[in-house]
This record gives sequence, C-alpha cells and structure tokens, in this order.
Amino acid sequence: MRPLTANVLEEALAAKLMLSFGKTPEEATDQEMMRVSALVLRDMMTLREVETRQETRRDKKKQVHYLSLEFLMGRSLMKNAYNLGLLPQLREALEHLGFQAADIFEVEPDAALGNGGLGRLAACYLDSMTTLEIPATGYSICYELGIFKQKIVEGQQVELPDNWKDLGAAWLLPKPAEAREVSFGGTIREFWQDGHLHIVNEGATIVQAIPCDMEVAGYGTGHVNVLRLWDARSTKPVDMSLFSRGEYLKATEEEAMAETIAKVLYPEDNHYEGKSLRLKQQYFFVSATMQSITAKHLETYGTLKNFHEKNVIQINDTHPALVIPELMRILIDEAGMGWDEAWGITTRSVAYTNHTVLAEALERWPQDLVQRLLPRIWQILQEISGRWQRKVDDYYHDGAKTEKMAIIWGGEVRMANLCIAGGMAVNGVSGLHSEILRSEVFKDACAMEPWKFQNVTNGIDHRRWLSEINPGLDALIRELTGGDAYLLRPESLRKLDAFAEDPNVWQRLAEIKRANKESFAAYAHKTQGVVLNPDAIFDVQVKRLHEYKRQLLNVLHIIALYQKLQDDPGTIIQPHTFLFGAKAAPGYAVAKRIIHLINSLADQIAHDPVCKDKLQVVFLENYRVSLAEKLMPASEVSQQISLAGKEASGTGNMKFMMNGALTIGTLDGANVEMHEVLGDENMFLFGLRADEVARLREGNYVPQRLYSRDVVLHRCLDALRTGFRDGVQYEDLYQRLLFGTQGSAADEYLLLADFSSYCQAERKMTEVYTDTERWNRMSLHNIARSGIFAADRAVAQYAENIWHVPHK
Ligand code: 26Q
Repeated sequence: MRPLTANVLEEALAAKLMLSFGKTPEEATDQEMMRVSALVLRDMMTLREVETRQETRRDKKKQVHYLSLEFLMGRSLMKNAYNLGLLPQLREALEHLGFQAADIFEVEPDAALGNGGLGRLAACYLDSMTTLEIPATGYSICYELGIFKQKIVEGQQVELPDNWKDLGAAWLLPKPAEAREVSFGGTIREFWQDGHLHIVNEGATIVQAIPCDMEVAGYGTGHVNVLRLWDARSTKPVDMSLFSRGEYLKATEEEAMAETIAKVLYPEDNHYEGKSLRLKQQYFFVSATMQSITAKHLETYGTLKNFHEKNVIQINDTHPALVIPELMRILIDEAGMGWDEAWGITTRSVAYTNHTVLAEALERWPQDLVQRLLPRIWQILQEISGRWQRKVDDYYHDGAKTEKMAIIWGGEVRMANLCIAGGMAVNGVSGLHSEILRSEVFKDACAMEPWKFQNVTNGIDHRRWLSEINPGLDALIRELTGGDAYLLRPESLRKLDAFAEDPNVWQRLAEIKRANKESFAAYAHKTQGVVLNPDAIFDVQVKRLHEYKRQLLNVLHIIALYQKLQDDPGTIIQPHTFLFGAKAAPGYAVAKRIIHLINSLADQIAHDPVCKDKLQVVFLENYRVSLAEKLMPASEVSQQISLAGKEASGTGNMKFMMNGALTIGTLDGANVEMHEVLGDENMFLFGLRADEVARLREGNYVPQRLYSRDVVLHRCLDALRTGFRDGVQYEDLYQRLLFGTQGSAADEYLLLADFSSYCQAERKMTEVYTDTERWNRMSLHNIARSGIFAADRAVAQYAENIWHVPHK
C-alpha cells in the first residue's frame, strides 16, 4: 500500500469529490468537502473493519456487545483522522485543495444520539474497546432526531429539532441485507408437533429493523469496530386497496407506526417516563440486536449451546434489560432449548451497569403495557419472576424482602431487579456509587449473591478529551514526558510530577490556558455575541440541568457575590466569569425555571456598571459535545457540586481535570476518587458527606432555620422573590427552597445546608487563584494525576473482571 501522505490523501479527496458529487475542488462547498472527507476515511476503515471481523471469526474470539439506548458520539471527522494517524495529512490536503481545515471540521454536525453522561460514556468506551483491540460492537437506535437543539429566547429554553442525518449520514453504512423483523402485539398460540411444543405469535405487527453501521477506528491499531444503529421501517407496503378508496391516512398508518420508532431520542436524562413508544424503542433495538448476534453465532459455531463462552452482552443501565427475556425467547422458542439450559446461558452472558440511584430514574413498566405489546416476552418474564421469587423466599423466608426484590409486583415490571436476577454482574460507576448500591439500593440482592456486585469507576477518552482538543497542552506533555507514550499509557501522565516545582513549566501551562481562554472568548463572541474577559477566572458548570446537580446553589453564591459588590464596589479585585451550559428536559418545569433564572441574573449583572470587568455570568446556548471540546481546554474552575450520594460518577469532572481546571466540589461520585489522588490541597472540597446527608434526612431538616440565622443566605433568597431588572420574579423557586411544594419537601437537595460551606470554598478558591504560581502548580498536579480517569483503564477493568476477554 502507498504511504498515506498528504498528497495521496489530496488525490483521494479530489477523486471522491468528482465521482460522488461531480464537482471540482473549486466548485465544492465546505459541506460537500466534509462529506467527501468522511467518505474517504470511511473507505479506509471499511477495509480494516472487514479484516478485524474475519480475524475475530477465524480465531473464534469472544466478543463484547455493548447495548445502549444512547451513544453520544459527537463529531467524527477529526477524531477518526486522529485515530488513523492522518490528522496532519488531512489538514494539509484540505488546505492544499483551497479549504480551511478548521471550517471543514466545524460544519460537521454532532451525532447527538444521547442525553448526557450515560450516552457519552458509551462513545468513550467504544473508542477504548477498539484501541485495546477488543472485538466489540455497539448497538443502538438510528434516531432521526438526536437530542434537541437549545435556543435561548428571552432568557428561556426553546427546543428545536436536531436533524443531524443530512450531513451526519456520511458515516453510516446501511446494510439492508442484514435486516431483521421485530414483532409487536399479536396473540400467542402453542401447539404440539413432532413431539415438540411450538410457540408462535399470530397477528403481530412486524417492524423491520435495518442496520446502519458506523465504523470506529482505534488509535494506533488497525482494529476497527462498529456501532450498529438500527433504523425502523414498515414491512407492509402502503395498502393500495385503501389508497384507491381514498383512505390515504389509514393506508400509511402501519408504516407510520413503524417509522415513529426511530424518530426521536427521548430527551429525559435521569428520569423515567412510562411511555409506550419508549418501550417499543427498547424492544425494537434489543430484539434486532439479539437476533443479529445469535444468527452470527450460529453461522460460526452451528449451535447456541456455547453462546456464553463466545459472547458477552453489556447493558448500559436497565434500558436494554429486555435482552434477558429476548435471549430466553430465542434459545427456547427458536433453538428449542429447555428452560434451565437457556437460563444458564443467559445468566452467564449478560452484565448490567447501573448509572443512577435516583428513585425517579428507576424503570418500572406497567405490566398491562408489556403484556399487550410483547405477549411472548411477558410470559417469559412471568416465569423468570416466579422462579426468582421462590429463590428469594427460600433464602430469606421474609415477605418484606420478597416484595422488595420482586421483578413483577403491584402491576409493574421492575427492570433493575430483572437485571440483577438475569445477569452475571452488576456494577456501579464509582467507588462511592457502587458502595451505595451494595449497602442500600440492592442490599438484599447483594447479601444473597455478593459475587455479582462490582465497581468500575468511569473513565473518558483522553485522546479526544485532552490530546485532540488541547493541542497546546498535548505538545507540552509530549515535551516533558519524552514522547506520546501517554496516549496509550495514560498513567504516564504521572511523569509530569517531576516538574511540580519547575516555575518554567507553571509559566508554560499558564500561557497555554491563556491562549485557550482567548480562543474560546473569540468563539463565544462570534457565535453568541458575548464579550468574555480573558483576565477573569473562567468558572464553569456544564452538565444537564437537574436539581440534584445544584446549579441553583451556584446561582445563590453568585447572587451573594453580587450583593457584596453592591455594598462595597471595592470588594472584588479578581474578575470572575461564571459560565453555565445545560439542557433541561422539555417537561421538567423547575429545571427550565432555573435556566431562566441564570439568564435573568446574567442580564442583571451585565447591565450593572458596578460589575464591569469584575463579575460576569454567561449562559452558553446549546451545550453539546462539540461545545464541550472548545470549553474544557479554556476552563479554570470545574463546578462539581451535586448533593453527596446523588451523582453516580460524573465524567465532566474528569474532562476538566485532564485539561488543568481545579475542582470545587462535594465528595460525590468520582470526585471521591479524585480527592484520593489529589489530596485536600489540590482541590476545593465542601459540603456534607453522603453519610451526613443520610443522617440529616432522617432527622428533622428545617431550611427556614438556616434562612433566619444566616443573613447572607437570607438576602440571597429574598433576591429571588424580588426578581431582576427584566421584571421576572422567582417566588416559585424561593417557595420550593423554604417550604417545598405539593409532592416535594422543602429544599430537597439541601442547598441551604451546604450554602455557607460552599461560599467558603469559593472564597478560598478565588484567593488561591490570585497566587498564580500556586494555582499553576495545582493545575499541573491535577493533569499529572488524571491518568486513572482514562477510559482505557475502565475498559481494561471490564475486560478483566466482567467480560473475561483479552485486551492489548
Ligand atoms: C429511562 C426511561 C425512560 C426515558 C428515559 C430514561 C433515561 C434516559 C437517560 C434514564 C436515565 C438516563 C441517563 C442517565 C445518566 O446519564 N446517568 C449518568 O451516567 C453517567 C455515566 O455513568 C454518570 O457519570 C452520571 O453520574 C449519571 O448521572
């Protein structure tokens, strides 16, 4: 093969442009050039993908199947070029053809098939599984619309559809020949024939599942894995008899039902909603996936008896939990196995990761819905549930425990209990979270089957989240650590510790951060018209808007600062810019109010001359992967302030740390492990610990007492009622904190309890910031200790402790 120089790539781009679009480079738009670049890289990956697949089959390797309703991939062009080792060549080729490489990367839409942490985690793991040369496939739905685009209109969130496929489809390879059929509804008929019991579903609605594959290149390897996204199509062509009788709508009804399945990603994050369309999505993708996996296994081995030896199904939260009854259905109804053998295989194949302890996020499906939509699955679930119940009963002889651990109870199917019963492993996503699962949420199941319960602390793709997006820092790391070893050995970031006391390195680090802040300020100005002061601390909270994440606590502190500035304009010497970015679930009214509040406060401060060059609040519109990629390298303070015990892990916290931001946070999720590697001196901890939260909750928490005792807090909360110069008042939020509303207790997330401790930590942080050398030393230390938060480490742990597959 010819070496892939910029020249060769340039020829390939020009040729592809001519053949696919009939254009010369002079005539092509940025969009067309982006597409062409994707097609050229895709061709290269396809060859390697075929080789990877053949090798897996030839060597009869065990495969990992990662099932998730969300894969938040973001952009792929720069990433794939990076992983293929072609980024410099691609840049050069594009420039040589008369394009600005940066503009071409910028026109690519994010593949935003996810809400937040859980979806982005799946994307990072796909990269690491591939880089570690694990034969792995991701499975999800090819949503036509990803997470909505957020616009801020008069301070409020407006949702717009995210039509990503126009350009984004350049990465997709449809495989219609591998389509599967998924059945909904119908009635189950059982009959004996040839001495066997046959089970068939009659009168079901069939939906066709068509795979669209997105290839994923590993870094520094020829290994290529696939993300298989299922698209939904009707099997029935439009009923022409109805059509000719003028019943146009009815004629397309079945088609419409099929095609709504892959229409849109549910925009709720950490919140369960029992919508039947969501259940259809789950079964659609689970059934298509299991059919595809078992069919391929049969092709290679001629039997499903060794399925569990050659396959492992990892499920990303309970959303794909129906794999358990679906695999049972295939083994029993299609492969003719008995129950016990099928159960033995299933419970050796499936592993479940839990991502939340919030009660409102636990999936519990109404049994009549399951029964109506999935009659055969319902029968199997009843059998699983009955057998599990007997097992629990025999172990505990305690009715209360039987009820708590039940799979079907009170007219509902509880997906987490199904996953515990039907899986070989259950893991949490940080040390603290896994401990809470073991000792509280799944306590009884853990006492009965302790070997199932594990921890794998989350990690992020450090090649994307550091090396690719922060070239300045990447260059410094290479220089100081003597090469690029850290890209495959993230732990070698520790070598930076050797420079802990080197003022020259502190200085270099500060210059890199400054340059990143300036580029971000330029971007924010261009896209949102705001003027950011690069001399100010960039203090950032970006994540989904949720009350437990406590964006409102951040706001209360800013109000306190603002009021202090009113009293004494000389009080703030260090300019401070607070940046927020967050999408609220469209139906989550309180979250939307908090977004409005942030914008009211931003506006108030922007119009107050006292605040000029001292205090600023900016709400960044449409927070998404590609915006995070610009923001992380420019951030100095990372806000990780969730109520202890609520954030399962967090992964944004890791992205900030790797880019040298310092964390102000509670001992929650992975912040705990961050604290373990950093020590008290290198982060700003505050607030109640998880056990203290539990105790405070048991006692009598009365937020009004704090309100009447603390004058600063009192005045902040009053400002919510009074409102802002835009005329908007936040009496509702005030009430919610002090008195609660129907259905929710006062100050459910204990903002008032943590307020003074938070203000103190913010003060300390600001003070340290003015000591530039100390700050930069801390920043360096954060980067040096961030290696354990690489996804490569997490995926290696899954491979060793759960999947039992070899890795590089
Ligand atoms: C469930 C049923 C119906 C509709 C929607 C849902 C649903 C969708 C998304 C429930 C939960 C989610 C997302 C959860 C999530 O993102 N959890 C985050 O996972 C991260 C990766 O492990 C952690 O770092 C975060 O702490 C956790 O909040």
